[in-house]
Amino acid sequence: MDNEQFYLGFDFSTQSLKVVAVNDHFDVIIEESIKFDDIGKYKTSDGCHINPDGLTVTSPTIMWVDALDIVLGRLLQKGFNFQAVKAISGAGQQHGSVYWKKGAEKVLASLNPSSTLETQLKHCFTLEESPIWMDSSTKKQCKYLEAAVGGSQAMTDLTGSRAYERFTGNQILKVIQNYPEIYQQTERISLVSSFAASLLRGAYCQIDESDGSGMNLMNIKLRDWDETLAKACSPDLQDKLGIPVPTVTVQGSISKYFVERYSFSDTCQIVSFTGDNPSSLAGMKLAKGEVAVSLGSSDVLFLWLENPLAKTEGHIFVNPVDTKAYMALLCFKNGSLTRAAIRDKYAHSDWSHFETLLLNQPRGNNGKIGFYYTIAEIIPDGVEGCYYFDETDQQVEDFADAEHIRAVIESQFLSRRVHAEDMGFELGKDCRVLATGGASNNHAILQVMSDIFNAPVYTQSVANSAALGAAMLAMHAVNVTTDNLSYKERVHDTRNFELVAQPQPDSKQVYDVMAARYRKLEKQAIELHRKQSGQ
Ligand code: ADP
Ligand code: XUL
Repeated sequence: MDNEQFYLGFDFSTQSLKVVAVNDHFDVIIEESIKFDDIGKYKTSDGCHINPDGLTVTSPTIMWVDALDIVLGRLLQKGFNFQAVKAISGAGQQHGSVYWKKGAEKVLASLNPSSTLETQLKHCFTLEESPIWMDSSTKKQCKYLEAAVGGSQAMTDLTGSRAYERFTGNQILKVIQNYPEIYQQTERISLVSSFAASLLRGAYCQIDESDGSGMNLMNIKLRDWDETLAKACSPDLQDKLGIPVPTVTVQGSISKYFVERYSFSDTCQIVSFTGDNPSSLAGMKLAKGEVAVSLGSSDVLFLWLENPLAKTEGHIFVNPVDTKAYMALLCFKNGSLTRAAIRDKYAHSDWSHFETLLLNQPRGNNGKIGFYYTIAEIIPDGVEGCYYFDETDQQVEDFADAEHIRAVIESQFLSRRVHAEDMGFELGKDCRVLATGGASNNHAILQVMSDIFNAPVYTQSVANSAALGAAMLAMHAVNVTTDNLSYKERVHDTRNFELVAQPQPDSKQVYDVMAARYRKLEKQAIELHRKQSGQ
């Protein structure tokens, strides 16, 4: 077809670079990827280098540059029609940072299409190894920046998260403190997302507000750098960061390098790249009132929020598809691995027996509530161990097998509910839950989730939601100025949500009471853990 138009979405994730192309109907036309470890020469393991200290984790910046030519080369070999690409966006692992050497933008703007990006850009970075999200070496900087704004809660109120070691501001401060000459030679600092966009643009692209929310540097209400935090790092940091822009922003046309080397059209537009989590929210087509619950090894909640309440245990980002709204990210370590451990102990290591026990036990578990932190939890921070309470809130030694099964699932989803509510999520008639990940195959678990949230639960098969979300954001950004459609209006009809569970009529009555008890007993579980561990 002559007038076919495509949109490309990249995902610069921790272990690989993926790309998908969609057409105007969001059908996936082609996909390609490269695993970083397979590029051999960078000697990465799962895409990164872990320092012997175990805390410092980095990836070679030039490896990401190399990977871009490799995946585009693969698309070329497959005969992909680059001419038809109208716009490109992308996702990047959040928090990672790239340090461009003075003069690098000139090199970016004048790349020779007959040579590779890697050859031409390898001397353009002052730090050859980019700190990434797995790094936890900046405790000192976290303390310093929190103190600069008045403590943990003040940092959370301002930036949406307390100071986290992986968050970019703390990483940048470490570079400033440990390698002042490197900082001095740096003309621009990008996130992985804005760095990747800059490669395609042939000029520095601005950081988008959603990924910028993962830096501990941005005031998420004003959607701009916070003077105090930026200055606490360095008086000239803001000059090196540029200006944050909404995610749905066209940053400019594609660089000549890609036009000449791959036959992209010179009118192809580069749209802001964003973080992988915000991009996934767009890829899952999440809307107001909805929560996505990913039931993988850990459980991760993405909440669409209108009026967020900043809590030190979660993250609030500016929403990528609606700058007046927010998204929250809540990560619970005790997810599927814990469910599987309890299954092994009390349900003969068998999911179908687990489902039978779960469904046969009454809603509300006759008042029994258990806490199952088989590994140290993130929310609540650091709590570990198993604690059981009867219907009168008295601690007990043990439960019957079926009570354990019901208790582990009820307490996990009561926890997801109360912590979501604590961040400002409102359960109500518009509330919908979208379940993804391994345990979303388990209908009995989804029924309990539906009852506890008192909301319908849906599933949807979306592979590569971050890359797909990026392609959809690219399409949205280049069309919104002419057709004025909101993101929701643009994508809503293409949602293939499948209704898999509806709340039982008595669920509100049962679980409102239980949620109130859960809040109280969770405090007791934390206290019991504190006493046991001698803290
Ligand atoms: P990740 O992406 O974190 O590796 P997945 O989303 O692939 O995780 O989910 C894997 C998890 O799904 C496993 O830990 C497993 O316990 C869980 N799982 C798989 N099938 C079921 C099931 N039928 N019921 C409950 N949990 C399941
Ligand atoms: C989010 C986080 C990770 C990275 C890598 O805060 O650190 O999810 O985005 O995927």
